[in-house]
Amino acid sequence: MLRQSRDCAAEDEGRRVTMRVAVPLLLVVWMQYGCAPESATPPVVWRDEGSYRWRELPVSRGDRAGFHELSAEKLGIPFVDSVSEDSVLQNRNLALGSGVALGDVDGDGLVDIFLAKVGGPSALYKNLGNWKFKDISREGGLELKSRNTLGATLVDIDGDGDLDLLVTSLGGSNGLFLNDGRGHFTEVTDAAGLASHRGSTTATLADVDGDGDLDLYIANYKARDALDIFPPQERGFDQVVRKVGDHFEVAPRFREHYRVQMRPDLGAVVRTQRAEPDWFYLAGNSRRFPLLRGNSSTRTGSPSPKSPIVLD
Ligand SMILES: [Ca+2]
Ligand SMILES: [Ca+2]
Ligand SMILES: [Ca+2]
Repeated sequence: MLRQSRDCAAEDEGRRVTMRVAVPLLLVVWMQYGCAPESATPPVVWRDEGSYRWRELPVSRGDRAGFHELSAEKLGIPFVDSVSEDSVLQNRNLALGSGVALGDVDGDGLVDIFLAKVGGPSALYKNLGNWKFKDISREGGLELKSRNTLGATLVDIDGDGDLDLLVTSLGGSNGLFLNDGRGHFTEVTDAAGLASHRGSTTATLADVDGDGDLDLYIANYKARDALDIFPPQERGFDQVVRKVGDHFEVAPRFREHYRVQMRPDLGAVVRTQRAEPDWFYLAGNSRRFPLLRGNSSTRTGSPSPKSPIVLD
């Protein structure tokens, strides 16, 4: 449901590369009741408000923060997001790290877990209760073996009451998967017009313009860093930046990757790497997600994927 956001500002040389990335699984106290209601004390009391429900969140009154780490082995979640050193030497952005999404994908009232992975299969874990989980990636249709998956968002995109999955990927493609309500997902990426080749890190949805439709924002970093594209002998400062009259500009070959700034406060000309532009999809006058219009058996009309608004 949520994953940590990333700083998508591009950085210049010298950025540290992490060779191995592990996704720390920190389960929070509120899941204790959502995950294992049979062990909850006192009993959970939900207050029904019609279109939504809520309950009080029990907060520890002790002097400790209230969090404690659970063993991945006992949970039944052996998942590790690791990246080989050889892969990172070819593309350092593979070491950015991947995300997690939490949500009840099969409607049994227990929060399930989707873990994204770079260079290997992602994983969907069904919550069995009592802090036990089962890998249902294959039957759920969410192994995603061919993707370098970075971000994951569980959200009811088509408004049918179950959580669908939107993933972002380094170098493509982002993916959209519709849930049948029982935790089985079907990919509709191409039909939704979301196929991509950018370095997408994360996505979020909200009704930005208040018309009842979910709008979509996808944050892009870079599919490949300029430091991995150009060898050092080809990207010296004087090769990237040239003086034209009384100002400086980036040589055409590098303009997709670099920009130059005059910094009088530093008394210097500074070059920095560009990130790829983000994408913002604004929905139309429909309660359906516009990228999917016409692609479901419950809808009519021809597919009409919208082009994203590019934010540079
Ligand atoms: Ca569940
Ligand atoms: Ca749905
Ligand atoms: Ca909207």
